[in-house]
Amino acid sequence: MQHGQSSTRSTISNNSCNTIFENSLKKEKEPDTDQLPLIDISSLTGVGSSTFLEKQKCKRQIIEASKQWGFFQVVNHGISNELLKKMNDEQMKLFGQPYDEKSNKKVSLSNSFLSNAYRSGTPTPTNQFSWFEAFHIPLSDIRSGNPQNPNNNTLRTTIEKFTTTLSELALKIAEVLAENVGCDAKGLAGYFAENCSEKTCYLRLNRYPPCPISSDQVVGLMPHTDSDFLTILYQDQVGGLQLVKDNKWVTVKPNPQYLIINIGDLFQAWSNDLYKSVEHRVMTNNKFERFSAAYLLCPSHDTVIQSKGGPPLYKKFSFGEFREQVQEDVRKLGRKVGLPRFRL
Ligand SMILES: O=C(O)CCC(=O)C(=O)O
Repeated sequence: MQHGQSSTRSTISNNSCNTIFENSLKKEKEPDTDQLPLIDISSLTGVGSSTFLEKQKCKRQIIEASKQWGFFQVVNHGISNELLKKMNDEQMKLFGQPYDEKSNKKVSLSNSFLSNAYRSGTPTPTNQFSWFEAFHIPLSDIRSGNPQNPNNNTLRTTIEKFTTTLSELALKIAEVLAENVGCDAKGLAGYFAENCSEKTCYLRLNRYPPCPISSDQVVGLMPHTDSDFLTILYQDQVGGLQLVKDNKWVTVKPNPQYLIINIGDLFQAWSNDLYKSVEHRVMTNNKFERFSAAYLLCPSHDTVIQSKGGPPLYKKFSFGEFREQVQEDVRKLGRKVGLPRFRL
């Protein structure tokens, strides 16, 4: 499968991608930054006790970070360190299988929920290449693994626990963001739970192998925005994730106890550009392999996205139309155009 074709995330336009990439090269020598907002969300997740005022403060921090950065990190997110470690271990075992096993249908013999889930590289015509491999797993497929097969059980049960908690967290954060753009709590109750189900949400397990090639043309993952409401990312200690802030690439200092949240295209359109769906990419590492897991909160295809708050900047569109447009652009132009296609 081509990166950006049937996936909900896709590469951004070649021109903007190249400009950003070239700009970033000039700035590559700048030190890593640790400025990405870090938010204690215990008042949302119920980890420990918290007051009404603490909850209000936490909501304000989420909203502010989504407006200013489109990205933030969270602690006290409700996923134990043991589960995060287990997820990482299972991911290493999965990617550690021989290429023929993990990449072709053979894997379906032992892991039917992983059949057709494997992706690698960037076959789309662009002048950059992505150095990664990934499993793209619709949540509804997770339960369809062969229960008879003991090899697949720990992987599947770990993924199930991991995604169950991430789904709950994603809904809580989505509701905070939606409430702030004029959706009353009554209108909201159930909106995300109804429209973003396990049939429509995904888990992506990513591996970035050590990359011996030192070239501007090779990155771990090309600059892109996510075609979803929001993404929750778990990354290991290796690092390499960068995002655009004030027209510069900013490196996210890794901390495997944090989760990273980023706003996707749908929330940007829904909030009339209040929240930012920002470009991000992954740099290669010549010594260490890197693992990450991304949970994508996506709605069903018939969910309508309508800008709220002020004169709409985007025409109304369904998620199905958005995805079709992305896929058509990738097919015809070799790149995602994304939200500009729907701007009024
Ligand atoms: O691996 C990462 O840090 C980023 C992954 C990502 O952007 C994605 O899966 O869309």
